[in-house]
Amino acid sequence: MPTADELIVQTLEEAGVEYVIGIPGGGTGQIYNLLYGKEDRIKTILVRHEQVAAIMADAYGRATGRPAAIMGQGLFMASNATFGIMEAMLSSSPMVVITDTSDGGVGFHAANQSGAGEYGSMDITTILKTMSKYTTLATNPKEAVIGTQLAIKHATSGRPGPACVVMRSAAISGEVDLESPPFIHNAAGYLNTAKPQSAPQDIQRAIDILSQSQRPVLVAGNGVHMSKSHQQLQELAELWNMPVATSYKGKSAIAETHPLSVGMVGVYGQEAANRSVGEADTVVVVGAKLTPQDTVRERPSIFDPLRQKIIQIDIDDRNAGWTFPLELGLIGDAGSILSQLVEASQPAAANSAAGRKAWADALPQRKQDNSFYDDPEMHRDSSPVTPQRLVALLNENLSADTVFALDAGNNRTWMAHLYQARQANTFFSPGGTAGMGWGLPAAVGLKLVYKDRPVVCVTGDGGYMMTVNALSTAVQYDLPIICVVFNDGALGMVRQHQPEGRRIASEFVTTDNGAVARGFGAFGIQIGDSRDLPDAIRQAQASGLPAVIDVLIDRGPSPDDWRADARRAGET
Ligand SMILES: Cc1ncc(C[n+]2csc(CCOP(=O)(O)OP(=O)(O)O)c2C)c(N)n1
Ligand SMILES: [Mg+2]
Repeated sequence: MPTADELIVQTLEEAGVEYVIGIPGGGTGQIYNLLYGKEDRIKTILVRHEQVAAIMADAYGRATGRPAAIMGQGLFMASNATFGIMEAMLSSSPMVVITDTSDGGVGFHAANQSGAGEYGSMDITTILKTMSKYTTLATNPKEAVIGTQLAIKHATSGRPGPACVVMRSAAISGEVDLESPPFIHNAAGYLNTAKPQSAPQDIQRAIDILSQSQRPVLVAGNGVHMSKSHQQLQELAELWNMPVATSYKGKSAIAETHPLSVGMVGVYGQEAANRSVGEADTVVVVGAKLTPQDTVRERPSIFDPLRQKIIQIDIDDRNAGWTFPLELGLIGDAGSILSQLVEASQPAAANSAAGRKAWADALPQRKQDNSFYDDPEMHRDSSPVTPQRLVALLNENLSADTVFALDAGNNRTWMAHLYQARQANTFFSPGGTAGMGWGLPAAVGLKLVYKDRPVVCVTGDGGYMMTVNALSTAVQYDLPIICVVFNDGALGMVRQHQPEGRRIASEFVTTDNGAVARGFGAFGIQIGDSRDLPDAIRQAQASGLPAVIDVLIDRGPSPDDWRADARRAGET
């Protein structure tokens, strides 16, 4: 009879799981041992910290739509890895978590009886349940195999997300009786679900609403990235000549250089986007949850269901109509529904074009009036470097197909606000948790997918140091990403909100992050003058190594100068 660990590896192969990322421990060590010699089908990546494994898998899942498995010992998956699992849950990213209870046969002991990683009777199942689509506890070998199959299924079905199988120690190595029910079937058969579409009469209702509208706008979110429907989104926008705003996670759903792009809506968005949405009479939301950050805490001058007809397309029927009441919710895969809308748009779009002409004609002026992706500081060289200038230089010196992983803090607000994406599907961000330390491991995970394109992490010095160990993984697996550190020697976003003379717990000792990188065997350089950045990028790219460009940043400029919900002097 085969053992559960053998069948778990077989399941991963059948389901086409390409990567197992993690740190062996407890019962998972046996499964790792069985992966030996299988590199042509399943590649194993050893990380330095489980958080990095989970973030890499999150980014890989977003880029491919397929889950990577993260695997390691229960206590540490339910603690160290949770940062990435949580973000994957909030960002609808497929991921499979394979772990154990390390109970050593005494799982009935209470948590306070545990010690030294054995008898790990912490309630790992409950911890993971709070942040996953599906978590099952396998108490016997057959459950371990079927649980793994179902975790893969649930990670990718409907709105994707993390799905976990937690196994009792004895379940992993035990024999599986294949002759009695429940039977073990080929795992691939659980994944053959066609993408959900909308009914034709509901598509027609949406077309009717658009036809009557004079000022329609699209708001595209993460769902466009997840369904890889960038082309359909652009086609729909062009057919109706309607502006396209994006949420933060939807950044680069359409190239921000496209004439119909108005940039990102929300707290850190473009004024052109906030005004375009605010003046719209119909808002078509595609795969965006409409978080408080997207809506500037439901500011009625931007989103207002009393003035606007809102159509919301979402894979999750709970999301459609959660934030605002809707004129129409369309439930299904964003790509499928956008294709349906594109197909049903003619002749209605052409026939009603006259009614939308004034709106479309006004768009270029609106962008110009609201300094679209422009700021005077973007054009001024200095030492230390202003964040605005750094963003401008990155845009000038990196190719249009560069893939970005953002982090948290001021650095990401500058990037999200001022970097004008020249190509669709180029921005990835931790928009679920806004957690520091996501960017670098995410870039490493993205490099597994985008092998022939530049992959660049942009992070703060605070976030960089949280997961800096991912550089070691990048060196080990030859994943030459570039990490640009906005080094202001501080938790910049925190510091800027503290009064002068009363700064507390927001400033660091100085660190040369380039030197830190060299210690890992990566390329590393620190620069303090904006004029040195182009050459630093050239050197980083020429090194062929994972690279860190540590940029000393001017602490002066504040995103509050343009932040949509910032409290300004004189305001009460
Ligand atoms: C893991 C984590 N801890 C705390 C926070 C709260 N927080 C948001 S921004 C920020 C400061 C970020 O500092 P840094 O990474 O240096 O970026 P900067 O703002 O300086 O550009 C903090 C502490 C967070 N988002 N994530
Ligand atoms: Mg900082």
